[in-house]
Formats: sequence, C-alpha cells, structure tokens
Amino acid sequence: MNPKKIAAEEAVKLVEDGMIIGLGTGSTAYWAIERIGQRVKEGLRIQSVATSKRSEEQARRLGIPIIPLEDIERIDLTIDGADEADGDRNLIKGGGGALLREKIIATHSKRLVIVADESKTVDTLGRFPLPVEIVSFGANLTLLRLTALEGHPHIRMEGDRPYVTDNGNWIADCRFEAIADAPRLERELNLIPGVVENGLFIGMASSVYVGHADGSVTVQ
Ligand code: ABF
Repeated sequence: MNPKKIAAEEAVKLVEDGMIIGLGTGSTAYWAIERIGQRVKEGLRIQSVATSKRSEEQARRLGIPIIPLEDIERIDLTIDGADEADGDRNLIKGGGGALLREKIIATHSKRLVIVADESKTVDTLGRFPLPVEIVSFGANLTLLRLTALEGHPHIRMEGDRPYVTDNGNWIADCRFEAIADAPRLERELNLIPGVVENGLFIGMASSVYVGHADGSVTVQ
C-alpha cells in the first residue's frame, strides 16, 4: 500500500460532477490527478486549473479538461500536497517549487484538501525548510532580511544555477527549525520587498487526508 496514493484516492471521492477542481503539485497530488483522470474516463464531468506546468501536462495527458485561470470565477475544491501539516491544519508547502501558484489557487478555492503520508504530520512547523519565493533582482539584499529573521536562507540550486520557478523567480529555502508564531512570520516575510510569497499556508486547509502504512486514511 502506498500511503500517498490511498490518501489521494480517498480525497478524490469529494470530487463531483460540475465542479471546477484545482489540481495540486507533487508526488501525492500526482495520484489524485491520476484518479481524477480515471473518473473522467468513466464519465465524470469537471473542469480544472493546475498549480504547475507539470500537473497541467499530466492532466492533459489524462484528458482532464483544463481551463485558463483568466476564464474562471470560482474554484470549488483544490486537492494538493504539503511538506508539513500541524494539528491545526497549518502547512508548509512549496518544497516542489510551485508555492506561488498553489497559494493563489488555494486562496480562491472554496475548499483546500491536503493529501499526505504520515511523515508530513508535525507538532510544530519549521523542521522542513520554509520555501520563500523571491525576485532575482537584489536577491542578496533580500537574503540579508531573511537572515535578520533568523531564516538561514539558501538559494535553491539546480546544478550550478538558481532554480527558476514557473513564474521566473528564485526560491530561498529558510531553516527556522521551529516556527512558534506562524501567522506573524508569514506577515513579516511578505513585508520584505523582493519576497513574492512564502510557503506558510495558515488557516487555509479545510481538511488533511493522511495515508498510513497500514493502508488506513485518517482525516484531520
Ligand atoms: C506540493 O508538492 C508542495 O506544496 C509540496 O512542496 C509538495 C509535496 O510533495 P509530495 O507530495 O511529493 O511530498 O504539494
């Protein structure tokens, strides 16, 4: 039993005819998209928007109708993964590099359902490096501000060059270790000019589907 797959497949039971679905990114959301694709082949009628080019390509391959973001006014349900989830369903996301698109889609979704295996559940957020999307202009100065917040930032690399997001930006991975006041840190980060968004998703998830090695799924 693959815990990511069973959590994702359980969450896809929430998808109903007529919905506009936000498609997440990552190896857990992958299984949700696969299952949605199967259901579309069986006659499910939905439309979707994707949080990354990768997920969009997967959806197109499976025949899931994709609509451009400019053409929609609502998203009924988004199913996405996470890097960490605490007991209050607060999240760190963006390890996969798609945090900005994920946050835009999540913000405009009536429901954000997170799918994850049990390794993602934590008491306190912060052990996973918090991804902060920054513009490349003045990146060294932005890093100084992140350092002042004790984020110990490192520019994410791909080979010998900075990793570039779907939006043409860079990612600074920050090691806070334990984030005591996540709402405050989220505000402080987003006040830094040069920071586009950060991977804290506070109070956004309506539920977290957690897959376990024994084949069970719990819902937080
Ligand atoms: C996306 O993919 C991200 O927000 C998160 O970084 C990552 C989780 O990936 P996986 O499901 O592969 O662990 O959902």
